[in-house]
Amino acid sequence: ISDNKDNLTEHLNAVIERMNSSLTETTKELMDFKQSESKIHVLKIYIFEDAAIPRRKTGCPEKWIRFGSSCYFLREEYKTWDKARESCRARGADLVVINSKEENDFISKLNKQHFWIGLTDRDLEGTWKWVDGSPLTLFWASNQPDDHDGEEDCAEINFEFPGLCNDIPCRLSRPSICEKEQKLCV
Ligand SMILES: [Ca+2]
Ligand SMILES: [Ca+2]
Ligand SMILES: [Ca+2]
Repeated sequence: ISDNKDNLTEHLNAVIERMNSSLTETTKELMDFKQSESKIHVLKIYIFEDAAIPRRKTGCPEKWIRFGSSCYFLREEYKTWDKARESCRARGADLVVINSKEENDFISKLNKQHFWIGLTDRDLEGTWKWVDGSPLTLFWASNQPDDHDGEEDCAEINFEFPGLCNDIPCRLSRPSICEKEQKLCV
C-alpha cells in the first residue's frame, strides 16, 4: 500500500506539474493574444481614419494642370478660335477664362506662344465678353484691342509680352488653353 501511495503521489505531482506548465503556457498565449488584439485595434484606427483623410489628388484628368480650383490643358494644334473652342468643349471644358492676375500669370507661363483665350467681341463690336460671362479682367497689350481692319473679334494671350492680350481675326490659327473646374472627390 505504501508503495502504491508513493507511486500515486508521484503521479499526481507529475500531473500537477504538467498542468502548471500548461497553465503558464496558456497564460502566455492569452497575453500574446491580447497584445495582437490591441495591435489589430491600432491597425483598425489607422485604416479607417486614414481612409477618412481626403486623398491629395489634383482633381484634374491626366495631362491637365491644376491651378487654384481649375484644370488647364494646352492644345498645341493650331486651330481657328471656333475650332479651338469646339475641341475644349468636347473635353468638358471651354477656352480659358482669366479671372485674376494670378491666373493670368499662371497661364501665360505655360507656354511662350500666342494662345487663344475665351474672349470675344463678336456679339457687339468693342464689347468684350468671356465665354462664360465672367466679369472682365483684362490685360491688353498697349494700343490693343484695335480691331485692326475691322475684323479682329477674338483674343489671344502672350502678345508682345507674356500675359498681354491682343485682338486678332477669329479665323487665324493659334494653339489654345482649355480650362475646366477641378472635381474634388470626398
Ligand atoms: Ca479661370
Ligand atoms: Ca472687334
Ligand atoms: Ca489687335
